[in-house]
Amino acid sequence: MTILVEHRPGYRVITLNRPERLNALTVEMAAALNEALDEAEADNSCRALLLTGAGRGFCAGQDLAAIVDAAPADLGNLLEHYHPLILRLRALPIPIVCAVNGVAAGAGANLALACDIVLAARSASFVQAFARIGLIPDCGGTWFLPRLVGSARARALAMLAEPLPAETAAEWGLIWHMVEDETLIDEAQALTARLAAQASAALALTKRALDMAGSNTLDRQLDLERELQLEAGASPDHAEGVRAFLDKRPPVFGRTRS
Ligand code: LHQ
Repeated sequence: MTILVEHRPGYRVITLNRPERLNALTVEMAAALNEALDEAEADNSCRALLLTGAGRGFCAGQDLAAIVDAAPADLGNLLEHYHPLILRLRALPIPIVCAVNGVAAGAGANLALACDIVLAARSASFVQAFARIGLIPDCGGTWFLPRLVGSARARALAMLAEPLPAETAAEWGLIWHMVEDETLIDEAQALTARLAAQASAALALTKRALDMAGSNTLDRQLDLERELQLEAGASPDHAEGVRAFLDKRPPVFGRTRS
């Protein structure tokens, strides 16, 4: 099994599972990930996802053994398996936490950056490894990096392909938090469970609004916020949130995605 899917109350944990290859990506793994996302979306009781890696690495990017002597067209074909996955992670109406348990290299680094909230273990690192093998950052690297850390740092990360330690990644805003190795999985599960207990429609709409912000003018973004706020405002979770505030009690949101 190239990935493992574990069902928890309100959320699922997806674990990349080729530890002997630092969870390097294959076409089969991408297909399995896509299927896991389809199944999660189809299940209304799944309100959050956690993505992590088995063993000492998170994901070492494309399995290089599969592209030795590959023709340029083969590389393009491979990306037709990976790039839709990146778009799918962004478009999924479910918050996705990524727990980067070890090295995240090449497409593996960018797979992590496509998730909504990224935690990384102190021993983890992020490497835009592409330049080392004469390639350019793909799987959204050239899009995510400048937006997350600014142009100067993005260019150096992409061109030098040096590992960025988790601590610096957090300082630079590439990720949400660095945590100690021993506590990573517990903290990631607690964060995912917390998201799973929140107002699911609002989180899905927030995700959509933030994704549009990169290409919208302020004017258009304000229109979008108004449109999506009407949707959020019509949800029972909104009514419950306001009532709970006024009653000075914690809100109890719906247990299925609306
Ligand atoms: C691996 C891999 C790996 C196979 C470690 N493949 N075996 C997509 C498709 C189309 C076009 C092109 O682009 C892409 C996107 C990409 O992702 S391209 C970038 C691909 N990734 C890389 O270039 C990273 C390659 N790996 C590394 O540089 C190192 O392994 C890192 C820095 C990730 C970790 O270094 P170490 O901690 O020193 O581990 P290691 O190198 O000893 O690796 C452990 C084992 O895993 C080892 O096997 P072995 O049998 O010797 O124990 C490696 O061969 C294997 N492995 N990455 N991508």
